[in-house]
Amino acid sequence: MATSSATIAAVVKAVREDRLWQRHMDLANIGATGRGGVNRQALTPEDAEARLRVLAWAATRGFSPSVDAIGNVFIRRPGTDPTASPVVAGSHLDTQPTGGNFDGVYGVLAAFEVLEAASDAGVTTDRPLEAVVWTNEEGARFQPTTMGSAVFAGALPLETALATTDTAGVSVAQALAETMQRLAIPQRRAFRCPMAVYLEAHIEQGPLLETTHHTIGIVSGIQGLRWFRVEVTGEEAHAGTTPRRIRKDAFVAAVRMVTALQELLYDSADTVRFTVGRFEVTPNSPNTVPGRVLFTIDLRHPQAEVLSRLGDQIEALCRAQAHDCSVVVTETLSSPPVEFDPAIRAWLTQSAARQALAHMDIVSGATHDAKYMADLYPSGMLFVPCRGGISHNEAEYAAPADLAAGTRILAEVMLTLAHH
Ligand code: HGY
Ligand code: MN
Ligand code: MN
Repeated sequence: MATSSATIAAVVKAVREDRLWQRHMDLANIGATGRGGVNRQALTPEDAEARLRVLAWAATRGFSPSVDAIGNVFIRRPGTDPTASPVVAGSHLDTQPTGGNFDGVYGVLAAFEVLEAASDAGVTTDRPLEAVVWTNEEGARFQPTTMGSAVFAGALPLETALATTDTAGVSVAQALAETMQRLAIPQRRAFRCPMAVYLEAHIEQGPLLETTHHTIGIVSGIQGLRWFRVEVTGEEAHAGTTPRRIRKDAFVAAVRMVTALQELLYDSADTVRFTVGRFEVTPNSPNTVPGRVLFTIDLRHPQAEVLSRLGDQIEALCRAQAHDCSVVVTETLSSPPVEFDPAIRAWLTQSAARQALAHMDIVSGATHDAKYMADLYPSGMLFVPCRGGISHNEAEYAAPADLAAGTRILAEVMLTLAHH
């Protein structure tokens, strides 16, 4: 039975800006860096603490939690038909090492706020409503990014994810076991559980909405990205006694590679996104010629053809610059551009218009867990502005009114689709 417009309006009205903001501030304290941001990397005690905080709020509402084998947490508000596929919304709680308080957190708390508003409005829905917390979206501690949703979708084998280690040699399996022990909630037996629709609210992480004075971004899709690990091996030697002509200096070779990559990937239209975010020199001592360098490549573009044409040149280019060193180039993620379901985009657009919110279509420069859901279910995303477009930065900020506005759109679309 279709959800009546009065029911939907009641839930939209029950969304509370103050409660939503306070929840953000509560979670901002977990892993706070003391400089305004947060360091709550995947499967750390802080990540578990944030999950436990949301689960405690869920318990006061009688919502039922469950977790899958890679640690994705699902919080369900029952519907009248327990066999019906749920309407799901969510994002992630893990952050970058110097992250902000809204990236990912907003999507989890907006989804949770919709479940709470439905309860406050005393509304029953045919379908269950679910809020999901994906494991390790950021890929900062354990690569690749969007690990939990990739395993859920079958794009990354669970065993591969579990074997991944961080720079301290701790595996996902070890860190996950500690997290699961603390969560102590029922475990789901399968991945790719049925969903009627998947929605994700997120800050834009770019300047477009703010500079063009739009409150809502209707996300048309996510640009493609490719990640590479480049390991350069030379020979450690004494900085004072070893002449240049016999050195195998891994640092000098790596710098040649990055310089050549910058020339290859330079784009006067400024559409290509090329980042070397990690650059580790070993043994990292002032008077030893570096024997090893590890650096990462994050390459993005909205067109699949450009991404493959440029990305496919990376390995040969690094080899050509290795000279007397050796190099191993490993592609750790290949994620083509994705488009969201036009019907879901239409629902989001109609809701923004009905709620008289300035809105525009926008392509996501950042990747999100919704990318993997788009391959499996009718999926969509909405953005709200963040100040100066700043993200992956402790100064990240979003206005309470914008967070609430996006949540009201999420509420309207979730409740509209929560019927048979
Ligand atoms: O890298 C990304 O785009 C996401 O923020 N993890
Ligand atoms: Mn995010
Ligand atoms: Mn992020």
